Amino acid sequence: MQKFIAAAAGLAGLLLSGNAMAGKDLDAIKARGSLNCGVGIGTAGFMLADSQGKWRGLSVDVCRAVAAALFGDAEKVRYVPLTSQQRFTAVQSGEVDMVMGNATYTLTRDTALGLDFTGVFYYDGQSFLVPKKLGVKSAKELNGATVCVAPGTTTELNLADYFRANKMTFKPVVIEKVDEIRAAFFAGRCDVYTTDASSLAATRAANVPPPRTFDDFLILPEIISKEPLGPVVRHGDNQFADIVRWALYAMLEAEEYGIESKNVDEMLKSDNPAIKRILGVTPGMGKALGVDEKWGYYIVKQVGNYGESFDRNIGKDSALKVDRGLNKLWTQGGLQYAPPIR
Ligand SMILES: N[C@@H](CCC(=O)N[C@@H](CS)C(=O)NCC(=O)O)C(=O)O
Repeated sequence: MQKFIAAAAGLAGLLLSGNAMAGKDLDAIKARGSLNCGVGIGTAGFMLADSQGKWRGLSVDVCRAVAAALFGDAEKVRYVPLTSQQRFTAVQSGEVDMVMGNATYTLTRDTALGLDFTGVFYYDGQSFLVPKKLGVKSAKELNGATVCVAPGTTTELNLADYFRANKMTFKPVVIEKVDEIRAAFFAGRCDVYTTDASSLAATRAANVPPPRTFDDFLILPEIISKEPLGPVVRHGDNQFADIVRWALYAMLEAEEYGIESKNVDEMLKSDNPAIKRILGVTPGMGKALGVDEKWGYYIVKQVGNYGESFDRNIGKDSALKVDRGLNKLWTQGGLQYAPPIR
């Protein structure tokens, strides 16, 4: 990991020296006419290609919101599936413009890797998935367990910290591709699968091979880390980073002000000055960002507000039924808080 960071930092240094001009990435994206968005290989509710090859999910919706802001068209995205090990190099090298790979915002990634996180689209934490027949009810009972884990992740680091802190040992089974980790876990090659709790919920809801079902597995109650998941861009183009940052904030502000894909046309007639600014009825925000004044309108119309995307993909209207929890808006007692669009 140390070596990986050092190598990546070197690469980032090279890139930054030639690539620090604000607006360079944005110009290239605009000229290309589509956004290259890195995503995971396939996790239900977050990033999954359907049988027609159409990508869907909460993470995918952030890529779509950025494309809606940039091009007035949420479909103008090319999705690049990446493993946890590949995702940051792909941004550094320019293979993708941004990554929605459920990447945890950390100091070293934000600095030494030459990346920038533009916010937190999902407040997550690490947990453990076990078969009920293992008979374990708490992570504290996992001494000596074999643990499936992905490389190049915060997961790997937290796992070591947690077992050491609790004076327990474990045997890691490190597998890069998420579908192969799941297969190994379900085949019994490890006792436990550890990653972000959201991803464990997706695995349990969507990937259990029959005849076993959802009810044969358990997510242990301990959340052993903070995993604030954010969009990642290359360090050096602040203007593009601003668009990614505010595309997510527009989804959040729209929810706060009750603007939805279904009522957005009605909302254009609203007298509320905040709504008028978000939707571009009062101009200025688009100009400031360097995009069309209707950027916020396009996001809500084509992608929906944050709550709509959450409910549809991972929340109450989905198979995952993930609780909003920390991801409720601040007005509802949660952590999701967008700075004002003004
Ligand atoms: N949040 C952690 C772990 C994120 C991660 O890469 N998880 C992978 C492997 S479990 C994943 O869920 N990828 C989704 C996918 O490939 O579909 C991090 O940033 O290191």
